[in-house]
Amino acid sequence: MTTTPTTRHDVLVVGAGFGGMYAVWKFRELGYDVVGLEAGGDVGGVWYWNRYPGARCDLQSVDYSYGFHAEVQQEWTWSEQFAAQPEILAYANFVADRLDLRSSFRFDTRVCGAAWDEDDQRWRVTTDAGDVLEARYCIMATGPLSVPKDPDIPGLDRFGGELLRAQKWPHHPVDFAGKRVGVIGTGSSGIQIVQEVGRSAEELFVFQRTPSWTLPMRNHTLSADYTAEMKRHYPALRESMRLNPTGGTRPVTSRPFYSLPPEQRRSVMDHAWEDGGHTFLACFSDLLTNEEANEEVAEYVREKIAGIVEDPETAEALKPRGYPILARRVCLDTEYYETYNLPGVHLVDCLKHPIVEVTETGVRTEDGETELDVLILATGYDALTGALLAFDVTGRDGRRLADKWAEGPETFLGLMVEGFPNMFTTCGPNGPAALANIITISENDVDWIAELIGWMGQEGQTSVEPSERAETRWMDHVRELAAGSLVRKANTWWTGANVAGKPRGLTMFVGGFHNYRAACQAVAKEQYAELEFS
Ligand code: N01
Repeated sequence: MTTTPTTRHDVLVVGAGFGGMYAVWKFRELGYDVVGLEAGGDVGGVWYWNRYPGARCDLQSVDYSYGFHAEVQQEWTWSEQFAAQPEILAYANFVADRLDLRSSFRFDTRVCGAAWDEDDQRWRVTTDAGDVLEARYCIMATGPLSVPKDPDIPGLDRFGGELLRAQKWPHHPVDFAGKRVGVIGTGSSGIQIVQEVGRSAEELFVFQRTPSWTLPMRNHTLSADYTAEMKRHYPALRESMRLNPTGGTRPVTSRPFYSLPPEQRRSVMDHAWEDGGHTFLACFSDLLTNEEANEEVAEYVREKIAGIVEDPETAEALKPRGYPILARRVCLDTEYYETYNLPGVHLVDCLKHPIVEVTETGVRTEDGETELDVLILATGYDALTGALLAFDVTGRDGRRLADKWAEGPETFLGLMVEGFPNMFTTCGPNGPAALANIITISENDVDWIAELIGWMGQEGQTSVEPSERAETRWMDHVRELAAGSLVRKANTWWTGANVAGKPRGLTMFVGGFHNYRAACQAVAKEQYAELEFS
């Protein structure tokens, strides 16, 4: 490792996903000296790493794209309603080329530590490439889903076949033809892998512990006429996204489930099922607050599973039970359930027969061993806080972020942390990340941070952090909303339940993106009265 001389900047951005790319562009445009650091070899964040077969975004491509640059959005054309990973990565590359973002990033560079120097009023950041960088402001655009989590199954390192991870997929093509393949995990990643690999492998064994809810995506290509229309209306579409609880163009409804008689409720769901999961998610307004309504919709989906999957035992095992629909990320799939009707695809019910170990030749459950050539892990992430706690972050008076968050993350607006001056997070814990469109959130967050820093410049302030009172107020609000939501009732990465030893609790703002944005704007409008400056 060679050591390069310490460099000094105005703004340091960690991460070259969509949040970090925008932050670099924004601060550069505003005339700051900005540098970005990225562990991966190029831009794209999760879309750089997640190259597994079938990887696709379940937000519409018109939503899952930047709105900050009128020309960029006119120049790029999406081919499908829901874009696949290669197209999303191509889009990230297009933006990086078009706006010359790479010249401001150092790639293949992982941050090892970040410490606030009170005397100098700057962050000092070290990297595994031997860099030391100092910056007045540090923006952690590290992403809520960037630290893969292996399952706690003994013997993983013993497996003699090919071991692949969804979240760190190899850059070369993987051929499954003639192979016996196993997949552990049936969240969004596992479901996408199963529906793809089930059609190319000789045999596929799906090791499912908790069944997820998944709805038909009904993806389609976008016509030239529609694309032209969309481009004509981009400004209005973007504005409507900012006012939408999902931060996208997904329809929302204020209609509670029991406001309609049973046959009409059924007809609404039938229509939405045919239209695609995107519409289905917007059928009723109270599915996360009314447990009885939630169960009726859940039962409707279970009936659909039974109608598609031919083997009754497999169908039964695929039906999620014991937690509300929408309390775990609902996936949008393409013939996922139909995959189980293929002769070579087998569901291994790990609730009945838990995995005991990975052996040299396969996976052993309490029911016996399945021999495999390839084992794919789709076992999720140490989400929301994982990336920020993966290196040492030391704030004012030597306070460590890991200590501050020992009982769970506390933030102000998911953007700042008391005791950690001039450090910002985009899509951070206690913001709406995961429950709303991450690109809309990122644009909101970066704009808010830039406005605050600009204001500080005018006011002659060099450091800022939220007061304890401000942070407590926000956290109380986040917790109060969470207490009224059924989302807390499932064991998921949303509630920290997927990582052993992680503090449990819903650390997301469930009040909708539009309300989150309004809360951010109110703080700016009040001239940051809740923040402390020096
Ligand atoms: O991860 P997950 P993911 N033995 O945590 C199982 C986004 N995303 O990568 O629930 C057996 O959801 C675990 O089982 P259980 C999206 O926000 C979006 O799939 O712990 N199984 C679960 O089934 C999503 O929510 C898109 O019982 C074990 C699975 O692994 C987020 O990323 C696509 C196990 C992990 O599921 C994460 O999704 C992909 C064990 N020991 C991802 N340990 C789209 O936009 C874990 N599991 C479409």
